[in-house]
Amino acid sequence: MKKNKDNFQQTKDQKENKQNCGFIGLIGRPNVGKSTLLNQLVGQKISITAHKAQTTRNRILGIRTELNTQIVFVDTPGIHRTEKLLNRKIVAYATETLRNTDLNLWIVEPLPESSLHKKDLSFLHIEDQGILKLLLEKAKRTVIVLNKIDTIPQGQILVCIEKLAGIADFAEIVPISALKSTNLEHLLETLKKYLPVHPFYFETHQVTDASERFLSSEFVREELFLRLKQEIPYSVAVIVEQFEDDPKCIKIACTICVERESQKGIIIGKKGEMLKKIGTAARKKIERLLGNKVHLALHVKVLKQWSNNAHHLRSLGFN
Ligand SMILES: Nc1nc2c(ncn2[C@@H]2O[C@H](COP(=O)(O)OP(=O)(O)OP(=O)(O)O)[C@@H](O)[C@H]2O)c(=O)[nH]1
Ligand SMILES: [Mg+2]
Repeated sequence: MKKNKDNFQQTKDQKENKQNCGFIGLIGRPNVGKSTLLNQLVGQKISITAHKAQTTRNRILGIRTELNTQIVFVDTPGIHRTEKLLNRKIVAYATETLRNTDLNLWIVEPLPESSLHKKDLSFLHIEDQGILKLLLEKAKRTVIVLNKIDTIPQGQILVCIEKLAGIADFAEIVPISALKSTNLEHLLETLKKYLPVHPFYFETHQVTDASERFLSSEFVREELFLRLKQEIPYSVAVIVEQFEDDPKCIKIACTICVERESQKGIIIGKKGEMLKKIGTAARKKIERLLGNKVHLALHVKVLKQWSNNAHHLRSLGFN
């Protein structure tokens, strides 16, 4: 009954042009906390996170609906300089996003103390200098979000804000901690001011446009990212081969693609122990996501140099 009432109110607001809805891009260098922030803003884990750079490889939508406001957040891969084909493709997802959104959040980390005295833009990380240029040239409007303020003293937060305010005429600067959920309500209130009047793009209950299939493959990749060292996380891709939606137990089978035979051995581990650990941890996360019992089968195969091969990248969905 309540749902019908809500739907009736939604339709009425829509007819009276009272709905605000827009796309907001989460833009920044790798590892600054974009995906952590997305998950906090939609109240659910839909984008994987890790302490390693270049975790996110796709554009991932997170939708937050409150009364007559719907914000569609777009998580993006970290923008960085790179020669590798996979990385060039994922950086392009981010740069395309920032051109097409109603507003962008430029997520930055606290400036290191050693750079605070620098007068020109060199106090910014070199990759942030590139992002600044892109935002000034291509983006409609930008709000700077200073993340990870839990890692620095109060006084340093103010100095960082002062430095960032001097860069350009951006709409606002909002200090937050995505991890500790600090100041997120204030951030949301700030963002609502910049949303256009527009009917909702998505159903009110929807939190993402990503399929359960895609999210399952991402949760497997997250475990690979968290547990493997050096270059291996960057050499894996996960494909879902089977997804059988049986209410008693959902059967999922994934192939983990690696670039070299030696990597396959490391992922499988002694007597298959590593792969077993990865599978158990990923299965638990997928069960939480789907609210159902899951059977997860993992298989590892070598797809030589896939991350630098246009044909393999296309077959893995990187267009
Ligand atoms: N201390 C602290 N750590 C944070 C905060 N937000 C994110 N992190 C940590 O920073 C690391 C990177 O977070 P992600 O959300 O994966 O970063 P990202 O910007 O999405 O990274 P890419 O996808 O690689 O571009 C993780 O270890 C997070 O736990 C924060 O507010 N404070
Ligand atoms: Mg990310």
